Amino acid sequence: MTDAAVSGPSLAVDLAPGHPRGLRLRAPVLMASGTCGFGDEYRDIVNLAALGAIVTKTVTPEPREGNPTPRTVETPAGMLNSIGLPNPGAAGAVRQKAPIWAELPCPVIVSIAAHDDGGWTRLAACFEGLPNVVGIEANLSCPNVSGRPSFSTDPATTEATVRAVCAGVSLPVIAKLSPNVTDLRPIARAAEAGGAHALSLINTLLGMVIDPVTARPFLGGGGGGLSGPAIRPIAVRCVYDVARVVDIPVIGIGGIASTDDALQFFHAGASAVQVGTATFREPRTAERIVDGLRRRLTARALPSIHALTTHALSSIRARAGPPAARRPAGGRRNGAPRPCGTVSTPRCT
Ligand code: RRO
Repeated sequence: MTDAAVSGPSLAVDLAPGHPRGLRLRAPVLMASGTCGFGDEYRDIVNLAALGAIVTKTVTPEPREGNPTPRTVETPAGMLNSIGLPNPGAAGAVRQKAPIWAELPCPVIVSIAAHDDGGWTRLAACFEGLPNVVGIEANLSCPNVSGRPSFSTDPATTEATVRAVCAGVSLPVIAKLSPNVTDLRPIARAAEAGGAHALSLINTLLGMVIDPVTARPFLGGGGGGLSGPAIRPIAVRCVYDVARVVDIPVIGIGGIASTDDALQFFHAGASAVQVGTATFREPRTAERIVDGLRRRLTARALPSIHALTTHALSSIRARAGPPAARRPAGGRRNGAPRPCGTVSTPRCT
């Protein structure tokens, strides 16, 4: 169903205005990576046609079993996970999952993570040209892989990694960043400089639950990543800080379970949101938020979500002062074309 087929305000967004083809979605609500599998588990219980897109579980170059169990534990107002990226690997994903993606009623954004620059380039190239795959989310921020620090905790690594992803694919590239840093702004600007067309903020926060009986970490992987309502104020703050200093769209993630939660992110400068942990409690949360947004826009006589987000973004940027004060010299101007890679021969089969 196209947006025009639905009466009322337009929810359409373009999450890659700097990309030659853009990343035009019918709604600004997506299902977050790791919470909807590869789309197959949810297509019969969620009206995916109402959503902007789904973001797949992160795919790595080779198959992974994931971390030892238990992999999740409830925490106050949230949950801690140490899933450890179980996935069929690039070739397995293309073979087993791409036929499913082609049939889904909403577009698919493939989340990827590799080990080094060459690996990121080759992995991204695997997902070029697949039917209904409209973008890549480079997961620079998985908290649960032992011995490998996140790729988004220093600006130089962030920029190089995003550049490597962009070199492998002509699709729009979204960089998903870690909140586990002192100041996210230089990292976000580095991702933008590397060619990211949009940013996803935030991945989970590092945490740990100790079992008082065994006196050992509860999760099989030791520590984990904290998500859910507990992290929402942190995520809103990250979006607010970053949206003022980059020119690319920011996608807000973190504890979104209601339309009001989503609106917080839009007023903080997000152009879209992803729903994650709330899906485990109520699989149709994202769909309900789409309906809720449409009702709110109608009640406020706003013609589109774009009208709301554009106004919010200019307000928060005005509070940050003139462009020269909010970003370093040499930053791109809004809407300037972003570099995209020449697609190399896929090496995943
Ligand atoms: O699989 C995981 O353990 C995991 C990933 Br890839 C991620 O990006 N964030 C998270 O909290 N867990």
